Order: sequence, then structure tokens, then C-alpha cells
Amino acid sequence: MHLLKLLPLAVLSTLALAPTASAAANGSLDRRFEKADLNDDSSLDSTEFLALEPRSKAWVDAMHRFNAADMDDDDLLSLTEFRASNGGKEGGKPSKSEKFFLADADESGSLDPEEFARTIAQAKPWRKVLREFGRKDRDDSSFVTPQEFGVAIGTL
Ligand SMILES: [Ca+2]
Ligand SMILES: [Ca+2]
Ligand SMILES: [Ca+2]
Repeated sequence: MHLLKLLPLAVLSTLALAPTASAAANGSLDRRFEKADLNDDSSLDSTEFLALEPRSKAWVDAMHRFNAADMDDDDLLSLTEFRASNGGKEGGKPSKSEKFFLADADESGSLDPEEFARTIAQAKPWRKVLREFGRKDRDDSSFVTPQEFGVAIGTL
């Protein structure tokens, strides 16, 4: 009985002795990194990074932050890069034209439905992707051009 009553106090005093906030934050970032690094090569490739992202996020949004965090441009996030970017949370959101170019995997200057899917929430079912694609593809060419996507003229 006595022990049980004392327990909350004991927990509180342990918390007070916990390391500083930033060290604790690094600790949880490091654990996040280790969990995400599925092949244990001490770096995160874009696939491992994307697995950390909620499915409500678009692929292009995640890749924009991945690229921002990847300071040495080797397409991998080291633990140092992961820490420096607060776990890939820095870098903000891509502009319309940045989204377009990230999504345009074959660099054709237009988006097919699969490329277009990268610009909207990953959780969207395929039929919704196609419906949204159809709305953007005003001239029914089966491709979404930068203009149809809404990229401002002059930013290309
Ligand atoms: Ca890895
Ligand atoms: Ca890197
Ligand atoms: Ca394309």
C-alpha cells in the first residue's frame, strides 16, 4: 500500500533527473533513425525515409524534405543529416513547380497518372487519383502539363 502511494513521487523525481531536453530529443531521433534503417547500413535511403511519413502526406512533400536534409547529395541520410534536419522535418513545403519537377520521374515535362499520384496524399485510392488527374488534364491528353498543374508561367 505504502509503496504504491510513493510510486508517482518516485517517477517525478526520476523525471527531474532526466538529461537535458536537447539530449533527450537526440535520443528519440536516434531511435527513430535506427528503427527506420531497415537494412542496417547506418543511413536512410528515400524508401526507408518515406516509410516514416504518414500516408496522408504526398510523396513530393516527403522527397522535398529528404532532399533538403541530404546535405552532401548522396541520396542517403546519415544520422548527422537526420539529426540536423530534426528527423527530416525541416525544409518546408515544395512550391508548385518544385512538386511538378520532383514528380516528373522521366523528365518528359508532363505528368502521367503514376507521376501525378506522387503529388497528392499517398493514401488516396487509385480511382480517386484518376478522378483528380482527369480534372487537371483539361484537354484529355492523358498527361498533365505544368500549366494544367498550376505552375505559374515564368517559374519553369
Ligand atoms: Ca538503410
Ligand atoms: Ca547524405
Ligand atoms: Ca513525365
